[in-house]
This record gives sequence, structure tokens and C-alpha cells, in this order.
Amino acid sequence: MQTTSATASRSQELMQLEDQYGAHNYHPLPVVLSRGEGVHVWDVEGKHYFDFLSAYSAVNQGHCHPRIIGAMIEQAQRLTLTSRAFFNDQLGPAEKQLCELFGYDKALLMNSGAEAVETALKLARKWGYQEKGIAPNQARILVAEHNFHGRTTGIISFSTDPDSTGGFGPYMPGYQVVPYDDLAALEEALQDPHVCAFMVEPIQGEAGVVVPSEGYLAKAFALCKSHKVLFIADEIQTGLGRTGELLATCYEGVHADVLILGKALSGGVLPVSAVLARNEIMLTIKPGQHGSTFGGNPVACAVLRAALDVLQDEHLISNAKALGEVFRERMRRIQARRPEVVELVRGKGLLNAVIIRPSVDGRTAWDVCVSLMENGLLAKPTHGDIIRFAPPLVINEEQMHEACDIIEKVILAF
Ligand code: IF1
Repeated sequence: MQTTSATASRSQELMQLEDQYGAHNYHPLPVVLSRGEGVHVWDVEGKHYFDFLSAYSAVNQGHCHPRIIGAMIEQAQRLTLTSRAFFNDQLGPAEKQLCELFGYDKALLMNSGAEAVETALKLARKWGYQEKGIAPNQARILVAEHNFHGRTTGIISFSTDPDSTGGFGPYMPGYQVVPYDDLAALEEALQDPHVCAFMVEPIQGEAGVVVPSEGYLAKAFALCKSHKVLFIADEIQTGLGRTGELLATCYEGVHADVLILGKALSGGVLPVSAVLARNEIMLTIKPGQHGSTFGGNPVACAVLRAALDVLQDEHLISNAKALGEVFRERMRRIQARRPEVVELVRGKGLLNAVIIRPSVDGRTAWDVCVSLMENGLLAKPTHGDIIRFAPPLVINEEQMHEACDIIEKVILAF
């Protein structure tokens, strides 16, 4: 695709580079970002936007947080990677901070969220054989319908989304899908003695910020407990303050047997993920049975520690809870004025979604997002009619109202 107009913007040039030289595995909004700070991002032409996606909740602490960037630079100039063939002076303190903050015996650090999910699944199976006495290779893991846990061939094996699974078979056996937010179905599936774990998102992000019924997580956890099945919480997207609590499972007092973290664990600076569990589970993996070249590298550990410090020192969790209320109240007022456009508003803390009714002329949530972009706010539609709104947790009330003014202007004009 050649640029015909000499006046084509730098953005156009860069979009064409990605089109020509990059895989087409995404369909981004037509905006080319070049700088970020806090809740703000700017495109290559210098236009400002409020970031209301936060890289799918990886940038909870705000873009380029100086304390996190500073920790990265300081460590990167000293020691970046030792591999786990040797000890280093950053991993132990990072593991300690994680275990004390979240209340677990041990942590296993990986890089991407998917790697942490795969690690949790391997731990659950090991535990199933060694502690529950399941016959070799017979372990089964329950997952929720409409789940999203990553893109590896193992993880998509239990996805119910055709886009995630189509054309990637054959699939990994040993999984059973149960309807989300359905305790009877879960209890039925738990009758199978081969089940070693139930892995679930406390709020389903990709499915469109689907919040389960009050009490679902607590009752699901209790059912797992009574059937000697591990409850695995994938808090990669919902964790680290995003929903107005440290973890989304905190709303129901659930302390998952296995906790999976990622994304904002690094403040969006580099890939850092972690699996947390008690000794009985974590110690089923022996030396040489699992690992990763970069898992727990010194820079990742320094960044992780700064990211957790920022989350607490800047009271981002309570800010998320308070400003989430402000956001949903503003959205409900817009819904009251334009019920033919806004079908529903839902979420917790600063993980929210607005469901857009398709307009009579066929315009969808995508068109709303394009208009939001033109008005200086970035958000992304999911599954056609759902717009996820998830700003960095550092947003203040003035910025929230300014952003909501943009959303209001766009929807009232839709
Ligand atoms: C994409 C979705 C969000 C996650 C949960 C594990 C992972 C994710 C709950 C894997 C990752 C990302 C992946 C990214 C877009 C984004 C996403 F739309 F795909 F589903 F956030 F909702 N568990 N979610 O949300 O972590 O390996 O990516 O580090 O793949 O398009 P990862």
C-alpha cells in the first residue's frame, strides 16, 4: 500500500509500516501513540488523549510512572539477567514482598500472563496427582464459559471463543467448561473425582466486564473446598487495585488456593507475572521441572517492587473505588438521557463497560470509539457492542469529569 498524498501524516506512514511489515493479528484504532504520562497519551502529531484502556489494565499506576521507570533504569544499569542458574539480590526480596502483601507461602515469577496461567495449571495437575491421588494423566480442570486466560495452544484449548480457538487444533485435553456464575453447574462438575482445580476470572474482562452475582465467588470457593479442588483466581486483569480492592476476590473474602497476577504487576513497564500459593501446592514442582529464562529477572523484580509500592503509597486502590462510583454515576446519567444508545453500564472500581445498542443506521461500539478518539479519549470495543472503560488508577476527579464530558458529548451526538 503506497502513500499517494505527500501531505500524509506521520501517523499514516507508521500505520502503513505496521500494515506492510507486521502481522495482522490486531485491528487497532487508527491512532499512533508516541508518549505517555499518567492518564495521558499523545499521538505522533502531538494530539492529547485520555487513555481509558490502560493497555488492558497493565498501566494501573499510570504511563511511565517515575518511581517505576527509575527502579528499572537503576537496576538495568547494574544487572539485568542472571537466569535462575544462580541466585541474585533482587528475587528473594521481591518474592517476600509478594507473599507478605497477598498472604501466601511462595511465589513463582514468570513473564507474560499466559505463562503464569500455564504455570498455575501445571501446579494444579501436579497437586492433583501428588496430594489428591488422581491417577496419572487423568486430572481435569474446570473453566468458565466465555473465559479469557491467554493465547497459547494450551490455554485456547479451553476457550469458548471461536476467534481464539478456530484453526488452532488439535486441543489439549483435560478441561471441562462450566457456565459462569452458575453454582449448580459447578457443583455438578465437581462430582468428578478427577477434577483438581477450578480456574476463574473474578470478573470476566474480555467477555465484556461480566460481574458475577453477589456471593458467587465465595460459594464457588466453598464448593471447591468441600470437594478437595483448588480454586485458582486469574486476577491478571482484575487484580492490583483495578476493581477498587487489592484483588477482586477481596470483595467476597475469598483467598484463592492459587493466585495469578500479571499486567500491572510491572506498572506496564515490562512483562512480569506471578503465581502465588501455599507450600503444599508450590512445592509439588521440584528443581528442573518448570522455569523460564527471564522469569524473576533482577529488572523485573526491581520494577515489581516499585509497582507494588506505588499502588499502596499513592492509595490507588481507594482512588479506584471512589472514582469508579463517579464514572458509573456519570454513565447512568447519560443512559437516562439516551437509553436508545446506552443499554447498560456495569463494573467495579475502574473496570467498567458500557453496552451500546447498534444504531438504526448500523453504527456500533466501534464507531463510538472512533468518535471518542476524535474527541480525545481512547477506549476499545469488545464483542461488537461493549466498550470497556478502564483508565489508569492515578486518575483524579477533575480528569474523570473531563473524560466523562467527552463520553457524554460523543454519546449525545451518536
Ligand atoms: C490480547 C483480551 C483483555 C487476561 C486474563 C490472562 C491473560 C489476559 C484475565 C493473558 C490478557 C490481554 C491479552 C490481549 C488483550 C487483553 C485482553 F482482550 F485479550 F482478553 F485484557 F481482556 N488472563 N489479556 O485478560 O495475559 O499473556 O496477554 O500477558 O491477547 O489480545 P498475557
